[in-house]
Amino acid sequence: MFNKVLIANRGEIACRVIRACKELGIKTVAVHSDVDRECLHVKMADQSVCIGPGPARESYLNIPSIISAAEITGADAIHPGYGFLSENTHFADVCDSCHIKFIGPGKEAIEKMGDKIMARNLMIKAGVPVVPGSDGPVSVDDPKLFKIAKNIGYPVMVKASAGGGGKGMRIVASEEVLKSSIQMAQAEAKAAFNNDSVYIEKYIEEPRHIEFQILGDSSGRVIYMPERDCSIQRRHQKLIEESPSPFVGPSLRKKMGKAARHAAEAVKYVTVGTIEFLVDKKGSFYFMEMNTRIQVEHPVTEMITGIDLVKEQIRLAAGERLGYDSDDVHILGNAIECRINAEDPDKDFMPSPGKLNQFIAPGGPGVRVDSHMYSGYSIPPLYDSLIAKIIVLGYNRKEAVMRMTRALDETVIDGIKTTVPLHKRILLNGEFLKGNACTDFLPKHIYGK
Ligand code: MV4
Repeated sequence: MFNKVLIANRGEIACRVIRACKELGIKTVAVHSDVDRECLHVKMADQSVCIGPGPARESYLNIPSIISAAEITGADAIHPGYGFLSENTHFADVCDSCHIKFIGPGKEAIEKMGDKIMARNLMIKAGVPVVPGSDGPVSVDDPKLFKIAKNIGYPVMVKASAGGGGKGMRIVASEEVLKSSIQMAQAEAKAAFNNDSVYIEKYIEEPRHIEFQILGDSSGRVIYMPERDCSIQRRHQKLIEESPSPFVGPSLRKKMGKAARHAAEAVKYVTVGTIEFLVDKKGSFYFMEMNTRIQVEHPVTEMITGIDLVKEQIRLAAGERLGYDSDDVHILGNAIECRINAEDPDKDFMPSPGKLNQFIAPGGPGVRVDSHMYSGYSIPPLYDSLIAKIIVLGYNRKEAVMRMTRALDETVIDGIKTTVPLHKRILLNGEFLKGNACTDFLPKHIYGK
């Protein structure tokens, strides 16, 4: 096991990782930018190092600075959290060269899954269903372009190979706009990822976003956990996640879970990762992408299984073996997570940084809060606006919804605008209560398209 872990992140996830390290008896090093001196993760860690100025480019993304901090403090591993350097193959490579363990999969798995065209082809080879689409990149000069799209059938979607999470994505209704859509997607992809490779897929209408947590060890064993339903999103940002999905029963769970296991085995995946699927109204499912990191929404899985995924991730990175199978993991109830952001939902989610005069976290039975907030803390405008995650566990979905409503009512955040009022509205919505929310829920039922 590691002796000392450096956490190359900030905010709630840095706090979450420090907690896991403490329970494993591992010493911790926090890193922080100039503006983050008063952050909770800095106070919680055994040691801290300033790694640069406020802008993330010069601090949380500054590889030489982070590696130096690890060497100076004698850390033998780095936990990247999510975002920042968590899916950066170059960073994973530099850690390797410096004999510092990157707590995540090998760089080959990150690389293969980061290239969406390569990932699609790997999944086809592994027998995992993918959305019908082009075999490789498409271009406007390809004489077969219209034929490829016609065979898939309109509407189609143009996606960036280096994309993920919705960037560089376009829906194409008909042949007339195919070429212009490809050109726009290419320009967007070039600007965002410096890679203009795009491919096309059949557009799945009103899909649900259902993902499986997988865990892999260095012996090649992979297990899956019950799914998370992340269908309630806004501009590709998840707002609410729950587990199990109200849409998935035991037989679909088993079928999708096995596919997720095969997907992870295809890249010899070690540590924790997530296989995302699109599921259509009939229950057909398609591999969408793999996230090769711990995710924001991991706590809903922890709540329903009783397993600490961050401790598992660290143990697996240290070479320990999995001690149980997918079938040994039981569903203890229903969990829901609400992401609380410092944004104004009435002003098109405009960021709302500033000083928190008062923060009172909810509590009581079945309530968990993952946050780096405290009364008097100033939220800087430079980083992601996620300030807290409220997670509840109930014995069934109804209890979980009532419990979340109660927890949101208890929450006091004074000084800034947050998404708390929006969450209250969503929880009261009839379609949400019935478990019917698909990916167009927000525009359709909350913002009345
Ligand atoms: C799709 C799709 C429909 N058909 N792909 C959005 C995020 C990115 N990971 C992929 N996304 C989608 N891909 C095909 N072939 C619809 C979406 C999509 C979506 C997916 C999950 C949750 C919310 C969404 C909102 C809009 C579009």
